[in-house]
Amino acid sequence: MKNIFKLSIGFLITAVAFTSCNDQNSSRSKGALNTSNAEKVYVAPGEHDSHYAFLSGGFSGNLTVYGLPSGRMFKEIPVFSQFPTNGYGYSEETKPMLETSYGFVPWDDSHHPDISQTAGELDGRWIFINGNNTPRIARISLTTFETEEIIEVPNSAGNHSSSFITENTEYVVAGTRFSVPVPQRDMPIKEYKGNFKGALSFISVDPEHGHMDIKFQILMPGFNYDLSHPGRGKSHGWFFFTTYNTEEASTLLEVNASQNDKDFIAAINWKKIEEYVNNGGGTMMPANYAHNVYNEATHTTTSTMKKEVRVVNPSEIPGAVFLLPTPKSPHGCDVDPSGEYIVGNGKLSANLTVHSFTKMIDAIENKRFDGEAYDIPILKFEDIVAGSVEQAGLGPLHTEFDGQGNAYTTFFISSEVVKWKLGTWEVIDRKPTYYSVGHLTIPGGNSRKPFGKYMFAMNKITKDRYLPTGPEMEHSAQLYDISGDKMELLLDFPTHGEPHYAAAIPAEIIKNNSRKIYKLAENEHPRKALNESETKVVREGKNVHIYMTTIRSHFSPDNIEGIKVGDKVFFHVTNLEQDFDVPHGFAMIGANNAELLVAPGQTRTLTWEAKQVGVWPFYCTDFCSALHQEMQGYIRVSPADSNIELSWSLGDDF
Ligand code: K7E
Ligand code: CUA
Repeated sequence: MKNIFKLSIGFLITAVAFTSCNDQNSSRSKGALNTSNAEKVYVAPGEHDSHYAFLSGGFSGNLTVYGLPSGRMFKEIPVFSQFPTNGYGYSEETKPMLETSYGFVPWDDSHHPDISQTAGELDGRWIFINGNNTPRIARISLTTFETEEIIEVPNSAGNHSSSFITENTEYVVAGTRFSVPVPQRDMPIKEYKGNFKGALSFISVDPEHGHMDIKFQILMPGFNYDLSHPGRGKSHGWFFFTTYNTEEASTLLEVNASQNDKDFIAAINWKKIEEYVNNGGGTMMPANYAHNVYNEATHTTTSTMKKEVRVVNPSEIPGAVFLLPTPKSPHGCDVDPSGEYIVGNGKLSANLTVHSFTKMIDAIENKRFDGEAYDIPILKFEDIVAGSVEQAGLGPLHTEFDGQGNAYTTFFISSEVVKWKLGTWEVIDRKPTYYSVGHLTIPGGNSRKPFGKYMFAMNKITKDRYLPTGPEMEHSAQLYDISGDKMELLLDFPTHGEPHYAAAIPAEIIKNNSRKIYKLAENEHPRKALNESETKVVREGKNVHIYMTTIRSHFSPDNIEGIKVGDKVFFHVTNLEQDFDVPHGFAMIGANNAELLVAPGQTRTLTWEAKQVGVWPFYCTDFCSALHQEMQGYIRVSPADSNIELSWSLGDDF
C-alpha cells in the first residue's frame, strides 16, 4: 500500500515536471512539441521508417545509418577507422582495407557521402565517402552495408571537395583542399605561390562492380579547393569547384586568404578532358598510392600499390577549364536539379551568388574573358551571374534543393536555414537551428530528383538541447518538414562524430536488396571450414592455423592442445549459420586487437600470440541463443620446448 502511494506521488511529480517543461519549450522552439508534429515523426514499434539517412562520421572516420523521420540510429558502418564492435580493421580480412602509401592508417576524417546515380537519380547501389586527412575515397555497398573498396588519392592533401558523383556514376570526384608541391619535394614554404599545385582527381567507377580507378588528375593553380558538385541535365559533363585562398598564402590564412574581393568557382569540362585522355592525352607520372578491394566470395581484402597516375595541365587543353569570379571565400558549391544554377556560398559575403550555366556557356563561346590566371581564362562576373539572394543571412555554407523550385541554404553565423526561390531570389522562409548549422540534407538533394518532404540540418554546437554529458556533447541534427510553404521543425536527434554532410534516400530503393546472409556454398575463403568435419588445426612452423566453425551454441573445435609459447595462432572462424541476423562473436583472452563479429556464412580471422604457459579461454561475444553463455573453449599453451602433440576436439571429454 505504502509503495503504491509513493509510486503515484512520484508519477505526479514527474508529470508536473514534464508539463512545466513543455510550457518552457513551446515558448522557446515553438511548434516542436505540437501533437501533429509529434505524429509526423512517430514510427510505431515494429514499423519501418520511410527513408534511410547516411550521415558522415566526421572525425570518427565512419558512416552512420539513421531512419527518417524517427531519427533512430540503425548502424555504424566502419570505413576509415578500426571498429572493435565488429573487428573491422582488426581482422586479417579487413586490415588491408586501411593500408596506404604511409602504411597502416586506422583513422580518417570523413565529410561527404554521396549515393550512386543512374540518369541523374539515386540508384541505391553504393555510397561513396571521402577520407579528408590521408586522401582516400571509399565505396560502401548498400546491399551488405560493408566497405568494399578504398582508393588512395596521390598528389592531394586534405581531400575535402570530395566525394561527389556524376549523374551516371561515371566518376567519383575528389579535390584537394591544400595545395602542395607536385611531385612532393623539399622546398621552402615561402615559395608556395606559383609553385604549389591543386590536384582535382576524376576517379572512374566500373558500372557493373563499382571498382574505382583514377582516370586522370588536373593539376590546377595552388588555390584551396573547398567543395564541388557535378553539373546535371544541361550541365552534365561539367564539374564545379569552389576555391578560396586564391591569394596563395601559406601563413595566417584567416587574414591573408581573405584579401581578394572575389575568389573563383572553377568550372571543369570533364567530358572534354576525358576525350583528350582517351586519345592518349596527359602524362603518366610516377606516384605511390594504395588500392584496396574487398572480394565478397573470399571475404578478404587485397591491397595493391599503384605506381603511376595520369595528370593533365589545364594549359594542354584549352577550352576545358574556366574560372568564375565568386564573392568571397566561397564554401559550398551547389548545383540545382535542372543543372542551370550554380550556387556559390561565400562565407564572408553578405549575399548569396548564383551563376547561370547558360550564361557561362554563352560567355565562353563569345570569348568574353577578363584576363587569366595561370593560363586559365577568367570570365566576367557580370556576364555569368544569374542573380543573388540579398542579405539572406550571415555566413552561408551549403545549399540543397527540393525539386519544387526552392533552395535551402544554411547560415552558420546567424544559425538558421533560409528557404528562397530559384529565379526570383526572394526569401520565402527562415527557421533557426540549434545551433550553428553546417550542412543540410534533403533526400536526393544532390540529384535531378530530390524527394522534397524532409530536410535535416546538422549542427555544430549542441549546448542545452539534450541532457548534459560532461564538457563534450554529441552533435545534433534537426529534422524539418518542408512539404508546405513554411518549414516546420519536427525533431532533434543526436548524431555521432561530426556529420558534415549526409545522403538520404527513400527506403524502398534499398531495403529489398539488403543482404540477409552470405551463402556458405559460395564461401571461397582460403581457410574456410564449411562444416564441422572440415575443422582442423595445422602447424606451419611457428604459425598455427585453426580452421574453426560456429553454430548455436558451440565452437568446433573447442579444446585445442599443442600450442607452444612463441606461436602465432590464427583463428579462422567460419559462421555456419544460414539465418538472418545470427552473427557469432569470437574473443580470446589477451589478444592485442579486438573481437571478431562473424556474419552468417562469413569467415573472419583473429591473430593471437601465445605468450604465456597456461590454459586460456575464448568465448562468443554476441548473445546468440539461450546457451550463448556456454559458447566457449580452451587453448592449452605449453613451454616452447615441450613435445605435446597438436590435437583438437569437440565433445570428447565425457
Ligand atoms: Cu561545410 Cu567539410 Cu562540407 Cu563541414 S564541410 S560543414
Ligand atoms: Cu555464439 Cu553467442
